[in-house]
Formats: sequence, C-alpha cells, structure tokens
Amino acid sequence: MAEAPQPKRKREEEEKGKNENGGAAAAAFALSDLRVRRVLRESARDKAVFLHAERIGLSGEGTDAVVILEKTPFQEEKIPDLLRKPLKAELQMHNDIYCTFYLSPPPELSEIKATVVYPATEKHIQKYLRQEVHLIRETWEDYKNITLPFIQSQSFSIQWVYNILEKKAEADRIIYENPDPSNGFVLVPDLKWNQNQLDDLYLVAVVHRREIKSLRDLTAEHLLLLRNVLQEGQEAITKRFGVPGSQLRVYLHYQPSYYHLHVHFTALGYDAPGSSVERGHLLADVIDNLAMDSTFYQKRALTFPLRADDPLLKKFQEAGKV
Ligand code: M7G
Repeated sequence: MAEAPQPKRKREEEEKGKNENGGAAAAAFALSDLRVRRVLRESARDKAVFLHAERIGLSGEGTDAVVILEKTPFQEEKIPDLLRKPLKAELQMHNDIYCTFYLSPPPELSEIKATVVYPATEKHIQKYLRQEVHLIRETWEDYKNITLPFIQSQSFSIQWVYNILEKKAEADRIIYENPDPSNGFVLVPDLKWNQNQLDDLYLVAVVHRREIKSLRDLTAEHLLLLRNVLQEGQEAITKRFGVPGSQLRVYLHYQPSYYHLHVHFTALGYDAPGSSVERGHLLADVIDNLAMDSTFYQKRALTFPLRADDPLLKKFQEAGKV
C-alpha cells in the first residue's frame, strides 16, 4: 500500500443537504426509504452489487433509483484492529500450514459504501445492467451522421457538472481550481472514491468551457487547456496526496457517459472501471496527437464498446455498420 500522506477522511453525509440545485432530491430521503426491485449486476471481483430500487411516494407510486453497494478497500492503519478485535473468528478449514478464518469485524471496520442515483432514469438503470458488449468502430462520418444526432437527442443530464463549476455542490471537496474560463478546470474526487485510501485514488477534472462534448471536439485550439489539466492536475494530486505524476493514469473516455469534457486521474496500480484500451485515451497521447495534427480527432476512426441494448448500437446496426 502507498505510504503517502493520508488522504482526508470524508463522509458522503457531509454532502447531504448541500446540493441546492438539480440534486436536492438526494438529500431528502433516507436509505431505508428505498425498496430493492432487482439486482442489476453483481461483481465478486469488485465486491459490489448494483441494484434497481424504488422509493414509494405518498400516492403509492414508485420512483426508480439505482443503488450501488461496495465493500470499501482496507485502510492500512486499521488492519491490526481487524485481527485483534473481531467480534467472531470462525475457523473454516485447516490443512497442514494452511487455514482460513471468517471474521466478523466490528461495524467501524466493516463499512459499505452506498452510492445512490435518485431519481434514476431508464438510461441509468441500463448503464448498470449486466449485458453483452459489442465493439463499434466509428469513422468521422459515422460520428456526424449517427453518434452526434443521437447524443444530442438523448444523453445523461450534466447538471452535476454545472453544480461543481458553479460551486453549488461539492465546493468543499475541490482539490484544485484554475479559474480561467477558457483554459481552466476544477479537480474534485470522483464519485467512486471515498478518499480513505490511496490504492483506489480517483479524481476527475471538469473543464470550465461548456461547449466541448468529448474527444471528438478537440483541436489544437484546446492544447493550452489540456496541458494545464495534465500538468496542474498532476501537481495538485502530488501536493495533496503525495502520489507522483509517474504513478497516475490520466485519461479521457470515449464514449463518455457525460458529454462535457472531463479527464480521469486514477492510481496507476488501480484497475479502475473504464481504464481498458477500448475506452481510455491517455491525455498525454491526445495532446501529442493534436500537436501533430489539429484535426486528428475529426479524421480518424475511434473504437468503443456499447452494451447490447444501448439504443446507439441499434442506430449503428440500422445503418449496417455492425
Ligand atoms: P464518464 O467517462 O463520462 O462516464 O466519466 P463513466 O461514469 O461511464 O465512467 C464521468 C466520471 O464522473 C465517472 O468517473 C463518474 O464516477 C464521475 N461522476 C459522476 N457523477 C454523477 C459525479 C458526481 O456527481 N460527482 C463527482 N465528483 N463525480 C461524478
């Protein structure tokens, strides 16, 4: 485990009640108000389960929610307590020099992180449903004729992004800001990171400019912005968390879920969801590509995965492209 300065311990509850615009609903209920409808996906590897839940209103109508339950990673300083203070330690098997125990840790050592999306749209539910995945190879023409009209007609709301930029949410979580409207950005811990340990470090840089949807919109005009994100983002993370730039994976997703330019910063040793070759584009490579050719991303084909029932896949199938 990394031996850097300990990250600040934060609780999701701190955010409760602070979300004044576009997210106020999340503060107005308790987890116990939610009923589980079905399991969308389970991951034994990530120790996580993705649930379709609902909250029943006074009229008896249910409103959809997505709940993600994840066992949190170990915190190094608490490990000795796990062995010293289990409520129960059951020996399951013993053979020669090998044995397995099942421990029941006290509550403070057995946390579960719950991420709630409420109210959730059908698209949120689809995002977490286990499905077959297909690779798409999208030319620039495909982008203009198929993808762009599709994302303009339906994509996730980016209100949460505007809330960060306008300091209406997560203002006390900001790690760094370059306030320049053209070449600046805000760096915050990602929703997926609880900041209790550095092993799964995950931050996201959200740019101030609002018209850049994705990698496809980038040209040499954005080089200064991208270089700022890479350099200042790495420096800010090193300063705050003690992780050097050489141990950070800094990348964009294509396709992203949210069409407002943002950059992912994850610990190099962490196999973060979405960091695979079919979705991740290293920011340093993006910068070099744009420096060589301003229209690089308006020329080349890009590959990305789509889930089997993603309506965008259907559009590519209808156009005879899959
Ligand atoms: P993406 O590539 O658009 O989509 O990345 P993905 O979720 O399919 O990877 C968006 C990133 O923003 C993800 O890493 C999300 O976990 C993160 N994120 C999403 N929301 C709604 C929030 C939020 O409200 N706050 C913060 N801090 N991060 C978020």
